[in-house]
Amino acid sequence: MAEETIFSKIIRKEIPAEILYQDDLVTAFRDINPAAPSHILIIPNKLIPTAADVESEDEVTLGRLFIVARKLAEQEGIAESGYRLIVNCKQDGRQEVYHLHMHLLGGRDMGFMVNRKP
Ligand code: DGP
Repeated sequence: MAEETIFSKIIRKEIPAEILYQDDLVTAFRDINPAAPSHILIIPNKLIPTAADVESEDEVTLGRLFIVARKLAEQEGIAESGYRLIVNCKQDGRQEVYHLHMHLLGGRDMGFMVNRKP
């Protein structure tokens, strides 16, 4: 069994977060340390630690992340100008919280996709 992170507590509303959306499969809330005017995390309610742990049974949940990202981008007013969706995976991907999450970032030009060097 994977170990719970702070995100499980956010899903269960045991600690505060600005939750923008929640349904039976996913929860979305504002990142505590925003890197852009709109910076939202969209996560499965089920604890999937990393992108390397996804299974076929998670297909609907993972699809829901994209649907919710699209709706929240519209809500944030960044659908037209565009945005970036990021999923960091493990050490080299600089994943900090081991509960799979999709970053939705926008509201400014997000720059080049990755640095050439760390
Ligand atoms: P990553 O590096 O992809 O694992 O990003 C983790 C993000 O989670 C990071 O941008 C900061 C955010 N974060 C960490 N702890 C909390 C928290 O307690 N509340 C909220 N809202 N965001 C958090």
